[in-house]
Amino acid sequence: MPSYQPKPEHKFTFGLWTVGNIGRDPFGEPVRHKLSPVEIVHLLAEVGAYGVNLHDNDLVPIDATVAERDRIVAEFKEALAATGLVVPMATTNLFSDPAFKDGAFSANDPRVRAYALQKTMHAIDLGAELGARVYVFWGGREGVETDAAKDPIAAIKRTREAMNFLCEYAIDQGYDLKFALEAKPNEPRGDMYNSTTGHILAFIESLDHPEMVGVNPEVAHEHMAGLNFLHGVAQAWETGKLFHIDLNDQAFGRYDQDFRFGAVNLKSAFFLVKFLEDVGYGGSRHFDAHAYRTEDYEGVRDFARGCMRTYLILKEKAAAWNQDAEIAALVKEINADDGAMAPYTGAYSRDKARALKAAAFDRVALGARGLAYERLDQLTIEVLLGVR
Ligand code: GCO
Ligand code: MN
Ligand code: MN
Repeated sequence: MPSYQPKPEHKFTFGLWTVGNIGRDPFGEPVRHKLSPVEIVHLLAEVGAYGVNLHDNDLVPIDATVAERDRIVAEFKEALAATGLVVPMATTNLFSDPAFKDGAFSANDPRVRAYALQKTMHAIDLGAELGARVYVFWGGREGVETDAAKDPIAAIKRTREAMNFLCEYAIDQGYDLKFALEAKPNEPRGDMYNSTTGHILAFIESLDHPEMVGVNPEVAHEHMAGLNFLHGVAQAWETGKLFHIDLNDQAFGRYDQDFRFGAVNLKSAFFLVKFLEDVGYGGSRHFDAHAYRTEDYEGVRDFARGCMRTYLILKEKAAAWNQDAEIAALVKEINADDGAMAPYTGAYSRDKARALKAAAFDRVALGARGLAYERLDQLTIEVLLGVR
């Protein structure tokens, strides 16, 4: 039996806020005591994670003095050195403090926008100091409850101005840092701007430094919007923009659930893992999820181990799918190309267009052909159910 043991090369990471989640929700108080960042690093090392990600304030309280900050960061670095954990990604908390109740970069108040920039520059410095190479932007409060409150075009322009400012800042400091923007359709705001990965991919192209900005898609966020997560990830990958990924799970149509990876939609998790492994995605596999509120810290360990174990099992299933002779034959048949259409298709030419307009097609035969997708999908299910 394979051990499904996580290894550094799998690049499994967790945020301080994920395993450190104390189980507060809108209806109930915390169910777990708060662990210190150092304790979280040790917990993650124990379960076999490769790295730990953080918001500035997961580590350094928002009102810490410079001396307190330096002491906290030094202790954290000691824990990293003792465990071998790395910090591949850092981000800014621009949503918890009441100052950000109307957003950060898109807020109507110019002082809030400027404070958000200041806070992010300090947080970028912290991330760079800890060795992060990816800096995530999740616009937690960038949105509205009513469109009377904000001009959506102003929101886009303000966000662009902020991203351009911060790209220049990172370049000016000589940081080796890429930015990854994370979409979410709603929660905590009624509606959030840049609501899907697709919106963000289009937005990035309007920035001054599109080459240093990519995306951090999250399973739950696209599922909340009823979308096919894999398709968004594929679009990001195909344009060279998949800089980071947030793995978790979520039932469609529900509030933000942040379940253990693979806990709800095993089949979509399978196709996602298969995609990441087939294309050779080399970034972090970041589990942005948390344990059920019913759990104590033993349950939190079960949760974290479960995320990684399910990923590794699905990776093995993906290899089995790729190696299955019957599946391979069907895939070959589905994609068969006898070359007969080559003279008409591909790059445009006037001659090709003329020839194609005159070509004869047996439309009825095209429509009559069965495609065997039922068989292929059932074979996939049987791989997943462990009977192949
Ligand atoms: C959420 C988001 C966050 C972000 C995090 C990093 O739904 O709360 O997914 O967990 O990923 O703030 O930017
Ligand atoms: Mn989320
Ligand atoms: Mn996330």
